[in-house]
Amino acid sequence: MAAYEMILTEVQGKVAIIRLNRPKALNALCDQLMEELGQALRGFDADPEIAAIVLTGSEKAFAAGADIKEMQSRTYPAVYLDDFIGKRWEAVTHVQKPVIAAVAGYALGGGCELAMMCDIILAAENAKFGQPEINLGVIPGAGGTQRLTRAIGKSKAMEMVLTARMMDATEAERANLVARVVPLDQLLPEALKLGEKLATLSAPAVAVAKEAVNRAYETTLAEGVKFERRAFQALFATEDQKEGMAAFAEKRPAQFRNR
Ligand code: CO8
Repeated sequence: MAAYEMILTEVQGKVAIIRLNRPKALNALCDQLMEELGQALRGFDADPEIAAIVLTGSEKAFAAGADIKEMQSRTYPAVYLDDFIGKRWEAVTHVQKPVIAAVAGYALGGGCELAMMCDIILAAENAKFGQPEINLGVIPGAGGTQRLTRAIGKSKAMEMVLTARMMDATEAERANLVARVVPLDQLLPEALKLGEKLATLSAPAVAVAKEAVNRAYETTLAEGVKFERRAFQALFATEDQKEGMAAFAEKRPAQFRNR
C-alpha cells in the first residue's frame, strides 16, 4: 500500500476507511493531502475486494477547508493555468463505489464541499458545516454554491454562503444536508455498518443505483427517468438480478456474486 503522510488508510472487511490526518491544521486540504486522497480513492475504487469507502477526519475536524496559507499568495494566472488544482478536488466525484462521509467537528469551506461530493453524509452530534469563504474575500470554489443549494435549497444556502453562518448537526439533518446524526462515539461504527450493508448487496446494482441518483442532479426529469429505466432494464442482464429475485421467491437470503 502506498505510504501516505496526510491520510491514514485501513480496510475492515470489504470497507475501506480513509482518515484525513493533518491534525495540526485541522485537516486543512492542501495540495499534497488532496493528491494522496485522490490516489487512495482511485486505489480502493479499483480494488475488487472493496465494496464501499468511508471518508472521515478527526473528532475535532472533518476538514476546516482548503489550506488558506497555501492559497494565500497564489495569483489568478497561476490558479487558472494550474487547473489541475481544481481537477484534483474532483477525485471523489469519479469514484464508482459508494463513498460515505463520516463527519465530526468542522466541515468548513472545502471540507463541507468535500463531504457534499460524497454519496451519503453521516454526522456526529458535534459536526458543524459552513462555507466561510466570504470572510476571506472569496467564494466556495469546489462546488459549494451548487451542491449546497441543491441539498438545502436557495434561501438557506444563500444565508450560509453570503454570511458564513455555520449549521450544527441537528439543523443539517433537518435541512437534508446529512442523512443521519449519531453520537460521536458511534460515528465510525455506524459508517462501517452502512458500508458492510452495502457490501452484502449486488455491486453492479449499487453502482448503477448511485449513478442513477446522481443523474437527478445533472439532468432534466425526463432524461433522468429515461436513464433510470434503461439502467433498470440493463440489470436484468446480471446474475445478481436472477439470484435476488429467486432468493425472494424461495424465501432465503440472496447470495450475490457481483456479476
Ligand atoms: N487552512 C490552513 N490552516 C488552517 C485552516 C485552513 N483552512 N483551518 C485551521 N487551520 C490551522 C490554523 O491556522 C491553526 O494553525 P496554527 O496552530 O499553526 O496557528 C490550526 O489549524 C488550529 O486552528 P485554530 O487555532 O484556528 O483552531 P480554533 O479551534 O480556534 O478554530 C476554526 C477552528 C473555526 C475551524 C478556525 O480554524 C477557522 O476558522 N479555520 C478556517 C476556516 C475557513 O475559513 N475555511 C475555508 C477555507 S477556504 C476554502 O476552503 C475554499 C475551498 C475551495 C477549494 C477549491 C480548490 C480548487
